[in-house]
Amino acid sequence: MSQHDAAYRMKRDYDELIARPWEGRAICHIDLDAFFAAVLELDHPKLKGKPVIVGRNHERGVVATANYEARKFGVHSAMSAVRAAELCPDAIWMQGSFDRYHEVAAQVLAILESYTPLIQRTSIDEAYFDISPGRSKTAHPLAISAEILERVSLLGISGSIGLSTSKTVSKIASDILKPRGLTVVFPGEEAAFLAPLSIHKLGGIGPVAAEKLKALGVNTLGQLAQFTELDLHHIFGSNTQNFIDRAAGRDLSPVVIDEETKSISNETTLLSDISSLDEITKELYPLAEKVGWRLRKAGLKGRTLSVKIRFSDFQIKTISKTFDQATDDERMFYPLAKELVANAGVAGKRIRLVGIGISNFSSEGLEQMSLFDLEGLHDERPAGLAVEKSARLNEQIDAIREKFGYDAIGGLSSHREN
Ligand code: TTP
Ligand code: MG
Repeated sequence: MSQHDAAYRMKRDYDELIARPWEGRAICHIDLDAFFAAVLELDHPKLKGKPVIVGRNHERGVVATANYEARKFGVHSAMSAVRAAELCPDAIWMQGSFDRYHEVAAQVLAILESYTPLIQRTSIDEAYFDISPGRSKTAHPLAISAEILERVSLLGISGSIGLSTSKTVSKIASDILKPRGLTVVFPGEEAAFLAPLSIHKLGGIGPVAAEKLKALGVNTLGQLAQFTELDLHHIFGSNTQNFIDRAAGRDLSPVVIDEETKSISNETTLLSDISSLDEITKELYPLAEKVGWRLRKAGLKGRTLSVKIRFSDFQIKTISKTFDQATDDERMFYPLAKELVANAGVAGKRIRLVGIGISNFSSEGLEQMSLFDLEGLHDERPAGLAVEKSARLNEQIDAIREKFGYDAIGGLSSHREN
């Protein structure tokens, strides 16, 4: 296996490190490499070795990500499509499917779950997980980390891991040697590892705080760690001690099993901004329909509905509601989504992305539901629509989709707006 094909690369010698026992907590941060582009390369092998940009190459487009070939030209996430096309005119532009990204991310999650239940996903391709010796596995955390990267590479993509005693240090470490990087910071080495790094590496330091720190001559985390709370209170307020502690590698925050791990969602970026309630709910329906279909395929029912809205200034608003009974039926949860949006005060603002998700899966979700809680329902909800009747209709639609493909059917719902 050549260095290029290896599942991971390390700056330090594996054999030497694995001989050192690990004392105390072992927290990893994994971040998949050029994730959306990697999934596209996996599904379209002809892309391998060519510069690939994920996004729409049009005037309003933004780069979601670029593979490492395209990054050599300076292309990166969040850059305007116009600029990216200038830098890398030969790039292949693709969009891919969120469902497919979620599918591959779920395969990675399944690998992590075989080592520990203590997993905190923080984005589609990132998670913290706790593999402290004795907690769930006794193996050396470095051996587990290496094995995870091997198994991820067998999926046909790759990832990078930071391993240390804390979330703060591991998050920074996972980024150090991307792609396919495995960076280990042993217990006791945290402060020395962080000391030479730029303050920009520490999560939560925005451009304003960074400017103020630089004015004080603080450029590295080692310098930041030397300050007292009183010195920096005017910059970080009540969070000052937390920033100083984290800059010194002191972070005891635990891995918190997240809700996100257990959700099925779907979102879309709009070709042009929308702002009326009608437009928002019209965009939401096909997304809700797909979420319903995916829930039923997975045999899941959930009690919490979330609607995500991203405004043209990239601010995100998420609104959610938890109901008494779990559902997998968009005819039940879509009207609630409409109600959430109507009450969220978002209409009139420029919106560029909408999304919908169901989480909080119920173990009783697999049992047959009686009637959906129809009390207090908004007028627009399908009055008196029996859950069982709707479920039977779903079965028929799902069967057709299973046979002829998802797009074989569209807009069958009685309350899809036109
Ligand atoms: P990242 O982990 O930030 O980026 P990445 O995985 O593409 O590359 P890296 O090797 O540096 O980790 O984000 C994960 C995915 O999220 C990314 O593949 C595409 C998506 N994404 C966007 O759609 N828009 C964005 O602005 C960013 C940062 C990511
Ligand atoms: Mg990534």
